[in-house]
Amino acid sequence: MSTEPETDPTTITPTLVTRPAGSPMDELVALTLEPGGVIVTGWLDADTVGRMNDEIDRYLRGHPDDGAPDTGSELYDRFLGRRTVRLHGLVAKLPETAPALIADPRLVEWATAVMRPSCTSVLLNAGELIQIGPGEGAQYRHRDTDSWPALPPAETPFVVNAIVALDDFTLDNGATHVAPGSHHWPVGRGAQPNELARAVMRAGDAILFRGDLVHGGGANTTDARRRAVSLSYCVGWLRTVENHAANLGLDAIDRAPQPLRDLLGGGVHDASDRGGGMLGLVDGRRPGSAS
Ligand SMILES: O=C(O)CCC(=O)C(=O)O
Ligand SMILES: [Fe+2]
Repeated sequence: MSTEPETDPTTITPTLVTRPAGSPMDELVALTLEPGGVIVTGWLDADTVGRMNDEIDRYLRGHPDDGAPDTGSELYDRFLGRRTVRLHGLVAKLPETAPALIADPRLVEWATAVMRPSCTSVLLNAGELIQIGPGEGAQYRHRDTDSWPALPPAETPFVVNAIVALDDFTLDNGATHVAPGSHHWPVGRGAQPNELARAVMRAGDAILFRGDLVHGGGANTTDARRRAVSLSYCVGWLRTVENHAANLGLDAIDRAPQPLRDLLGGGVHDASDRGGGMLGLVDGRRPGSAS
């Protein structure tokens, strides 16, 4: 009789596929579609991470009361996290670093390629600082597509998300829980503990995943923050979670360089060559075009 301890299948947790920055885009797109997500190491270099953290620190020092959830819904505030700082409108709040992060050509190419079957252009759904504070509990596991409960399941997602780590993500400070393959699960099916991988990452790494994958922020049992920026992009015909026009103002969106302007909703979604319509017109013209 073997003295080896028997492997308990309930303790075997999945791992996340990892690729280095600079990997071929079609590989990152394929891994996003199946098994649903990929960690990219070295997505941002140390200098960029440092500049982002400095700018965020400066902003938070000047606005110490910003970022607490106050949506008017007790349930939704709990989902966002009472010990978590969340900021939208990053283009205005972090003007030195956020525009390049959000309009990173690699992210725009990736998001556009993953969602191409369902749209002709993509929007920034939300660009969000998510800083999980000490004592925060694990976030309710969800799909980001839950934001639109009437959306039907689809082969390719209507939302994708890139969570860029600005601190090391550890098992103790809130590394994101992710259930690979869960985009195939029926709506409402929860994840068992042994179905959840953890996005343990170094600062500067990113996890790219489809928005219909079951996931959630982890509990932070340390005495330090876990800081990330979540960059979520959606098909160009969905109402975005973040209200860019209210956060930034229409003029600022209009003045933004491309592709940022279109990502923030300053362009149109043109499905006319697919037999569809054009969304976002102003008196029958594309916004910003001469009248
Ligand atoms: O902060 C994280 O790790 C995940 C957060 C998240 O999934 C969300 O807020 O939708
Ligand atoms: Fe999420």
